[in-house]
Amino acid sequence: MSLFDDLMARRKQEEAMKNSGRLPPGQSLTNKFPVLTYGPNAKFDPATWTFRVFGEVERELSWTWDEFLKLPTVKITCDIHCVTRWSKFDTVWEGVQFRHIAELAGMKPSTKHIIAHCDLGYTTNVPVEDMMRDNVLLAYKYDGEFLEPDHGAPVRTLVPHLYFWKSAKFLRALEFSTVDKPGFWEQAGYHNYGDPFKEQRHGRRGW
Ligand SMILES: Nc1nc2c(c(=O)[nH]1)N[C@H]1C(S)=C(S)[C@@H](COP(=O)(O)O)O[C@H]1N2
Ligand SMILES: [Mo]
Repeated sequence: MSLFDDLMARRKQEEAMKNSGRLPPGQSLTNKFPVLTYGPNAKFDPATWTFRVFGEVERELSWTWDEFLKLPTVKITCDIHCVTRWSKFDTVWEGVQFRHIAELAGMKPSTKHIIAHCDLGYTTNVPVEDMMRDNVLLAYKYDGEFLEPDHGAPVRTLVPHLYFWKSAKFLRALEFSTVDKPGFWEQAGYHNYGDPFKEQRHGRRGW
C-alpha cells in the first residue's frame, strides 16, 4: 500500500471511530505510545520506595514495594486520550483498583477529591466518584511488563475516562481531601476535570 493509501485508510478509520463515539472529538489515533513527562523521570529504588495514603481515612497506610506487589490486582483493557490530541485504543494494564485501597484505608464519607502526589512534585486532582470506577487503577504493568521509567515506573494512577494528564506517573501518595486542590497542569490552565468527550482541554484562564 502506498503512503497515501495508508493515510486515507487511517482517516477513514478515524472518521468511523468518531462516528461510533469511540474516538473523542479533536483526537487522532496512534499505535505508538508517546511519552509526555514534565522534567526528568523519577528514580525508583525498590528498597526505599513507599506508597502512602493520608487525609480523610480511618487509617493512614503505607506500603513498601514488596508489600504493594502482594495486593490483589486486576487487568483491564481501555482507550487512553492525551490532551495533545493522540488517543490509543485497547491498552492493557494491570494494577490495584483504587477502590480496594480506599476500602483498606477506611475512606471517610467526607472525602470529595483525591489528590495524587508524585515524585519530583507533580500532582493532579480527581473527584472521588471518578476514582471509584472499576477501571481506575494504581497500575504497575503495561502490556504484561512492569512499567518503564518513561511511563511512570514503578506505579501510576490510571484514570482512562479523563485526559491522560490525570493519570499520574511516579505515584508516591494519594491524599483523600474534603476540598479540591487543582494540580500541576490544572493550575497551569488545563481544565479542572478533563473529559475528552466534552473536549475539556483548557480551564477558565482561557488558553
Ligand atoms: N508524574 C507525572 N505524571 C504525569 C506527567 C508528568 O509530567 N509527571 N505527565 C502527564 C501527561 S500530560 C500525560 S499525557 C501522561 C503521559 O503518559 P505517558 O508518558 O505514559 O504517555 O502522563 C501524565 N502523568
Ligand atoms: Mo498530556
